[in-house]
Amino acid sequence: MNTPNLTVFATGGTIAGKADSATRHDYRPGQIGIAEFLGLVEELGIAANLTGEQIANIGSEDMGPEIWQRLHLAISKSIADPDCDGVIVTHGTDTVEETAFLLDLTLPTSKPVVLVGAMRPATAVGYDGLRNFANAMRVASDPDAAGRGVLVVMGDRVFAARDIRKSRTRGTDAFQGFPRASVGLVTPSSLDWFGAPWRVGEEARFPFRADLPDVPILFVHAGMTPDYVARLVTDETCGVVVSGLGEGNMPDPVRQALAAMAAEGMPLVRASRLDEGLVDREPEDDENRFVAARALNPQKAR
Ligand code: DAS
Repeated sequence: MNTPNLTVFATGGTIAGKADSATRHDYRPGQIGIAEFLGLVEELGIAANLTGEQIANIGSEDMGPEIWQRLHLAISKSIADPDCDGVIVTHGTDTVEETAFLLDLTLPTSKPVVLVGAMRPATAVGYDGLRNFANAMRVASDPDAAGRGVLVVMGDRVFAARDIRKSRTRGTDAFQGFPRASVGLVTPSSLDWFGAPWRVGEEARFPFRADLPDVPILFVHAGMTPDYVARLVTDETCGVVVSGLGEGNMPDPVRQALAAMAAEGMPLVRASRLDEGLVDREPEDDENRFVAARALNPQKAR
């Protein structure tokens, strides 16, 4: 195999984070620039030509449409470049599932696109960023990674963007997949895929739009009244995702308030607040004009 040419887009997060101590919990994400990071990677001696670009250097709680647009444009250019074999995006772990899924919906699948993060900052004892990045290089260099949609590599596992969710606040094993678990296992020197790629040669399914509509998520809880709906929805609201109880349920007065909005043409999606919530379409959804999110969690359904 020829030495792969990989393009790295850095956005910040804990993988680029630093602290004043190797053992204390507090640190600042997005401190290491792409040049310094690629210098650390170079010391690993992995055969690959890496080109880097800094898209942002933030904690991913500040990720949003403006950076997504820059990132989408930059990745699209790389995919179109015949000399580029694969793309890696470094990203904070808090919203990596949202960025990955947005890219999955709006990029073609002709080349590997892999997002990667870390749970411990670069100065911490047991920094997982370099290990995860070396794994991401292994995935992005593999022609078989193309056609699987956008992928996320964390903790020696490869997840499809559609499935992955952050499920723990701490520890290097902080991600899970639903409804599929990881689609591959990876180390810096090995890669095993489970199952066939599912989007071979596909174009992007939706055009990327920078003016993303205003779609709030309503987190349902016991004792909720329709007032919560009224407080959440403004003139700008284009749709609502319900993070519902169990299989996307909500108190009846809340359902009635939302059904009245749906009757006026507002898209209303029923998802679940549970970690592994499959929300099936029910006969009442026809009556209420609700959409069932199926296996998408509320933040992806949004
Ligand atoms: N600092 C948080 C973020 O940027 C957490 C992380 O990266 O792991 O999402």
